[in-house]
Amino acid sequence: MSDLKKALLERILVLDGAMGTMIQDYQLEESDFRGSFFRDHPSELKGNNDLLSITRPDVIRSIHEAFLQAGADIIETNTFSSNPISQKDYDLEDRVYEINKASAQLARNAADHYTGINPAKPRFVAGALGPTNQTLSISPDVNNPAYRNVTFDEMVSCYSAQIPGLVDGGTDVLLVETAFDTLNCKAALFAILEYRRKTGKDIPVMISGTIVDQSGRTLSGQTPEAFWISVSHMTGLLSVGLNCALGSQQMRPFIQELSRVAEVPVTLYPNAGLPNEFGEYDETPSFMAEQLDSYASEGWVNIIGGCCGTTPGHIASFVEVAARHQPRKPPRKKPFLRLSGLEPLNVTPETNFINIGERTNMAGSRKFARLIREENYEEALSIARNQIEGGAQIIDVNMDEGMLDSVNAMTVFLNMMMTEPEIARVPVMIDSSRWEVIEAGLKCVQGKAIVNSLSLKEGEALFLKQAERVRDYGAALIVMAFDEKGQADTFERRIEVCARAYELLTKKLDFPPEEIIFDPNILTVATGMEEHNTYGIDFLKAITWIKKNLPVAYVSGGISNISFSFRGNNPVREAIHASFLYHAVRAGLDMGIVNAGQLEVYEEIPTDLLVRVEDVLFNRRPDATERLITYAENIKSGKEKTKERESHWRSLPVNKRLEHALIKGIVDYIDPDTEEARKEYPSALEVIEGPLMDGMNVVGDLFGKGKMFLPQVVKSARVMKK
Ligand code: THG
Repeated sequence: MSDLKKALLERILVLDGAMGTMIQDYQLEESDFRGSFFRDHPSELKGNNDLLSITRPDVIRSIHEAFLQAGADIIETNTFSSNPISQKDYDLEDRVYEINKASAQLARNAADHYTGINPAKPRFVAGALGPTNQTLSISPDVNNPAYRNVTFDEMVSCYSAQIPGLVDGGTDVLLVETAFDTLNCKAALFAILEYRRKTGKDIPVMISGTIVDQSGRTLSGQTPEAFWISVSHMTGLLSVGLNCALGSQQMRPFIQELSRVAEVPVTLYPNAGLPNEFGEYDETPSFMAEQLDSYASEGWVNIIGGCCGTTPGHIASFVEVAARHQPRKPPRKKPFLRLSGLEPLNVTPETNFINIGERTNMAGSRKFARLIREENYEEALSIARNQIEGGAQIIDVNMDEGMLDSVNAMTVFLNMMMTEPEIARVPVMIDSSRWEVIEAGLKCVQGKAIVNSLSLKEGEALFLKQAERVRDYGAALIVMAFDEKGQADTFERRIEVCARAYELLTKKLDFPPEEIIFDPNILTVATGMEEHNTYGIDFLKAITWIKKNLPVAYVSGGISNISFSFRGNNPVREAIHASFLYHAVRAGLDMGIVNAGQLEVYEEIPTDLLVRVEDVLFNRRPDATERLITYAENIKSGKEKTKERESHWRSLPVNKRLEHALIKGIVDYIDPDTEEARKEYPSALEVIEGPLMDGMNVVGDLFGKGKMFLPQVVKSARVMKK
């Protein structure tokens, strides 16, 4: 274990204060910034603070020493803007390595000097990587939400240029800080992972995000928990935390939230308040120390320090705070799949079945396919929105189509989705059979996404290589039951392939099992081919086997596949989906790709249809398919059937009508029906407490028994609200 890691277990550590505001006090001139090294440089250099590590090392060294003298355990290198993107403003993008190395050496020497004075208090150097002045998740052009002025790959190479200098100069840890856009931050982490693999140097990492205002979100819109989930894939992670933007007091709820969820040590280094009208920072050392003291006594922090406007005086007060309290003990959380969009989605036993919206799929919706072909992305987005309104908790996006530039379509559509808060709220499932398309998608999402999917189709080597990449991007993974021999279509083959993939991922890659989702192939039944008769039942058996034998992993499936042989007959398809889903969830299915908002309620399937459907799903009789087909042919067209059922339920007594409306989520008659009920009952309150609550109780009951799912309950709630 490194000395820094050891120190983190023992006590609260103190990070230094602001570099920028300290430099300002020196009132340096252009000639200071140029020094002798850059005397003839063509561009103006004043303001390029990081350059002072080369041209005025005495200034930077004395600032480091002031913070070390104040008692800081960790000092940050003067490299906040030492990346090619920021240095380009000064035409110094090709001097990035030198600048970083010089800064790291300066800090290293200063820290070592103080460690020499008192070896009982070792001092450490954190190599600072700032966010750059670009953002990957936000469009700079209001008229073109898909536009970005920088790509993920450019951001990765930007950070890749900065890392070697910091490590070669002797930093103990890299600090990816002031992350206002999590996708920028993930690009930095990606670069670090690549650097480690290339050099064999296992440099650890600290991450610090920035909440920009009282909304409690990063600039790119994530909550602290969603931010943590997005970066939690990082290996060798020493800490996660928050810095900058807000004053120490305003940080309270956000550091509390982060502290509740983060499984690694937590850092906090706020500004000395928000800048006043003169651009100065007003929070005094004692005021800030009081806030930090309170957080430390709540057990929320492991490292405290200061950002903009904090001085050695502030740091000296923080050192006293740190000495008074025990460090936070990071919680050991249960291994559950944790995803994020702008908000977290923790998949725990309490979340029940997770609905994944299927309709943003070129092959899954004629309408979506047409809109994408016509490049009407704006309207295509409304399909995603409808799925979410219908209860989808994740959105599956699939752009696979022969004639389409799928890499581009995936990029444009996801970039647009990311700028719509109502859609970006939920995690994304990136669905493609082509790796380039998946990778293009991964480069667009700041949240923790799911890759759909990889398989052993082309052998172990490629599977593992791509799965490792998936980890680098911080996504969870669907593994389809497919191998070199083909698609697994029996119970035995399904479990054989899933077990092999599990073994490979967990043993060879250390892939966390809670981030593996198996899809043991939902294949179409009732096709008339005898060998397809066991598809339903074998899938159900496979779910149960996987849940029992491949611990912690999840199971998913594309529900609508099962009924392809009844295309065009929605009443029958919906009955098949409802029944299959009901049994699959009971067998242990955790999530499924469904037409959210269009799920039939199990209890509402007419008995004669249900019997025929389940005969097929469970392969209960040799003529099961024939009988279902006959039923389907005789069933009136979808519209007529609904009309008939509609007229039937409209003739029920009013309390039954209300119950039906609630279960089915029909708002159309709710006004006249409640009005009628109000006349029958002594008061409006009794209508609510009587028939309406009775209806909701039936909904609650069916939900509890797994016979209704979230999208349906959402619709019921909407009726109730109305
Ligand atoms: N496993 C995984 N991913 C998947 C699937 C799977 N992704 C794609 C697919 N299967 C799941 N998604 C859909 C989406 C839509 C339909 C079926 C599966 C569907 N659509 C109607 C149809 O084709 O008849 C479209 C009707 C319309 O155009 O409106 O049935 O199994 N991991």
